[in-house]
Amino acid sequence: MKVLLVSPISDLWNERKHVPLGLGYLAAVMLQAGHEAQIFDAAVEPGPLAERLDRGKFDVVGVTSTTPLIDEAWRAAGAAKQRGALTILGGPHLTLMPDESLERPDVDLVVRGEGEDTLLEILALLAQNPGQLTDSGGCVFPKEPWSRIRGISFRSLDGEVVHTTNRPLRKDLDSLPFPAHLLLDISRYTNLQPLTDGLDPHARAYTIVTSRGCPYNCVYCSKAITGRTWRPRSPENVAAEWRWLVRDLKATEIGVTDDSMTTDLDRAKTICRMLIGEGLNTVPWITIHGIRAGDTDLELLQLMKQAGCRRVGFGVESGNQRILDSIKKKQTIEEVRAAFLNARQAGLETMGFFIFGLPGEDETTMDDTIRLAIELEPDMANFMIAAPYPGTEMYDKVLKEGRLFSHNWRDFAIHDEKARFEIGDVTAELVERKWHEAYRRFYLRPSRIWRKATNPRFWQDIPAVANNFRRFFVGRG
Ligand code: B12
Repeated sequence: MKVLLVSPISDLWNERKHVPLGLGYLAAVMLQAGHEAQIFDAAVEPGPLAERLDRGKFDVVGVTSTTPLIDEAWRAAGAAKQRGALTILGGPHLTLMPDESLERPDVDLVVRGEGEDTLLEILALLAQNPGQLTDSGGCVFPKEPWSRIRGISFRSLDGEVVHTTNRPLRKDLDSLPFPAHLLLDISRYTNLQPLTDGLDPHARAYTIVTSRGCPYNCVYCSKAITGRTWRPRSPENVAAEWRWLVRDLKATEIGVTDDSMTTDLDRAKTICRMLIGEGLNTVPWITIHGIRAGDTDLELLQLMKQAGCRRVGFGVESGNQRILDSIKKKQTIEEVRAAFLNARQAGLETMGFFIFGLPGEDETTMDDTIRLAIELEPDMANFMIAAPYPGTEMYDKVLKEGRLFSHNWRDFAIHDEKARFEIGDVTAELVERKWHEAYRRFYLRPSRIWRKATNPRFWQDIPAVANNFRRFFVGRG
């Protein structure tokens, strides 16, 4: 079958551009099974989706969506439907909320959870049993045999929404093909805000995921797809993909997008040793998200450095131990201090991720966070305002004990300066004020400006600094 996979975009999220790895994996298994697959990443495509749909005449269009982008995903499905394609939606938001999408005739099928095996089963069944179009334009499917596919939701012939049983997570990640990067034009991902802020803005920057999931249970983290599980790829399999990225695809920068790359310390060290042994350490890489301070030690960080890692990110979240405990981070401030010290000793740049406005916070706890950020002195600090995603403990708590300002999914994007809720002593005014204060106090310290200005890379960082302008100066406090 001829399938187009779409990653939508909105004005909410137009900063960093990353190759969509989930769609890359889905396309790879389809190609392997003999289907024709293409990817449309709206973040970097020169033309509109409608044009690609008109040109392509696709049998099936699959759209991915996170929570804030669901409106755009529905619009993409609408455009595909108008051109006669069967539409499938998947990704974190669909796994959490399949029903709202199936209320729309533009959406024919929803895939919950990991999609590789499910999508192949759908395509195989569609060839024999394509479903029926109703007057509203949506497709309905007979319960038999469609209920046999695990991890899908669909409208049955009698109009009822059927959720089939969940599909267990694939145990063996090594048997998956590598993401279908060849379907994407990597040059479109360069000259945008770089993958790895502060590194090379013109890099051929690829991403890799060496493990899926995370065994922890932080109350703010949306874990729709993997739940509280962690599945590693073998070091050999990771090194093979790395080799392909460096040697064949000519990557000049690599971002590791794992939730938790270092959960198994020995495995992480083995990966580094393999990268060093194979001479793959000439291409700089970073961890895009924050790894856990407690899941590192000096030896690992030194090996990462030798393996080409330029910068390591740590999910610090809060500078107050009571808040760290209440969000179930299972991390101590001492572990964080030690990790930053070790990283610096290993010669790695650091990035710290911090959250403002978590339940239980007050002005003092947010001051603690600002103080810790300044004390740790990461090369980059990313301050975020807590966003309560459906399916998380924090979302349930806010609904029960606090006040959520908007139930419109568009308003659930993070990374901008708006508080989403109030709970206890956490008022929106306070959180937004402390968030601006954090950016100002962290980035505009004379000692930091001086240290940065004397570093040759300072001038390269100017665009990132300009980007932060709004965060420094706009707003209260
Ligand atoms: C890397 C990453 C990013 C990158 C790149 C995203 C990209 N282009 O792929 C960047 C930094 C740009 C990013 C941005 C955002 N992200 Co992000 N990101 C991740 C992260 C860490 C890994 C994603 C990944 O590559 N996983 C590996 C692949 C293999 O899995 P996957 O993408 O989930 O895809 C599988 C399934 O979901 C399913 N599937 C997905 N789509 C489809 C479509 C079809 C048709 C089918 C059949 C199946 C299917 O099959 C895939 C293969 O098994 C996840 C955390 C996580 N572990 O999922 C957060 C995560 C997805 N991000 C999240 C959020 C909130 C965002 C932002 C909205 C943040 C913001 N600005 O507000 C933006 C929105 C970006 C967007 N385009 O939607 C949340 C989503 C929560 C939610 N309820 O929706 C997550 C889960 C983090 C979290 N725990 O809170 N993100």
